[in-house]
Amino acid sequence: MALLRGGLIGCGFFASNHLNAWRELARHPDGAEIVALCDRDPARLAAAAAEFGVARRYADAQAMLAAEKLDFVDIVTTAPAHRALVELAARHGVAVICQKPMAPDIADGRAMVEACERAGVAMMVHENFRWQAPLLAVRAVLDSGVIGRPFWGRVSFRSGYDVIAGQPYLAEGKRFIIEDLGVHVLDTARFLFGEVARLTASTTTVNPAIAGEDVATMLLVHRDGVTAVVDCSYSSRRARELFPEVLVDIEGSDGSLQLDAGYALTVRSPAGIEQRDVSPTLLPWAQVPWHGVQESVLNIQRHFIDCLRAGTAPATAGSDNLKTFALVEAAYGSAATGETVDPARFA
Ligand code: NAD
Ligand code: 89V
Repeated sequence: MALLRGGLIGCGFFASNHLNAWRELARHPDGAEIVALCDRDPARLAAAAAEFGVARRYADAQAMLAAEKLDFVDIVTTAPAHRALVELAARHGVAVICQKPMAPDIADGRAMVEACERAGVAMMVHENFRWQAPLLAVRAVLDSGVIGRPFWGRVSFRSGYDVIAGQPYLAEGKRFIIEDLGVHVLDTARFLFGEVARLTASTTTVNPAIAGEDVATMLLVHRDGVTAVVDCSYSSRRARELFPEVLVDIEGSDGSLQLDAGYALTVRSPAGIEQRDVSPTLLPWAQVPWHGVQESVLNIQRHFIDCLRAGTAPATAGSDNLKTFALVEAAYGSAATGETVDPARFA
């Protein structure tokens, strides 16, 4: 079986994780390889090409798509460039992976999904948090039914990690934590508890050096009966720094589960209390504390290739991710007005 051929656009801060994962997937006969790289910054392009041994390099994505025979493009630029690049790939009939957040606003996101649907190309948003091993373990407990019917939950990310140091653009936007990190946590809530009927949010800015909000607390009433608190912060000075762990607490009709600090999963069910370490794998190219995120990059890229070969829709297809995007818009809407909102208004 031939490897699928991909072109990666955007060789910045996060792209080395994609490229390391692609390198691993190129070792599998039914995997994929990156045959061309694109970045408008010559130094970043040259550095990534040298590190990952990719000979074909482009300063312009249009030129790359015109010259290369690709099965997919992997877009790892920041959000303002996503729509134009996704539409370009769709015009060339090439499947697309687009990093989160999908776009600066949901109207662009809808246009991107429509362009791919019209062109008949697959589109996946690289929403990788639900592919983290500890969160997959939580989902598996819910699916097993041992805690019964969930009725309450909390999904929490609280950190004082200096994320701005690696991603300085995050300090500049009017929107910060809900758009950049909350999008992962809200998607995790959808992954665990399903769609949302009502959402209420409150936000604040603690760090004076950033333009947007860095603390958000959201109350989600899910259609299937779970009421969940979803909270995130980049201004939490806590005794134990947990970046980038997502903590989860769920109560069900027959038991409960907690994903606690240090990837400790505790499940209480009618059979008793079980405790497990659900730490992510430290892949050879990964670094603590990023390893859980890095493993999820490999997992989601493998999933995309499997779906492309099978002709099935990825779990976080563009159309699915619009539902997470609607939660982001709903959270900003609620925080601005103080009202409880139906995310369907933003979909
Ligand atoms: P970055 O600014 O460090 O890198 C982006 C690169 O894209 C730059 O080198 C820039 O020159 C290039 N670029 C921008 N527009 C281009 C265009 N039109 N054509 C060619 N090159 C172009 O950004 P980053 O921190 O690597 O983030 C990239 C994306 O990844 C963002 O959307 C971010 O939110 C996301 N991200 C996701 C995760 C995750 O866990 N899923 C983690 C970090 C970042
Ligand atoms: O950029 C991001 O997606 C961040 C993180 C650094 C935690 O992955 O949420």
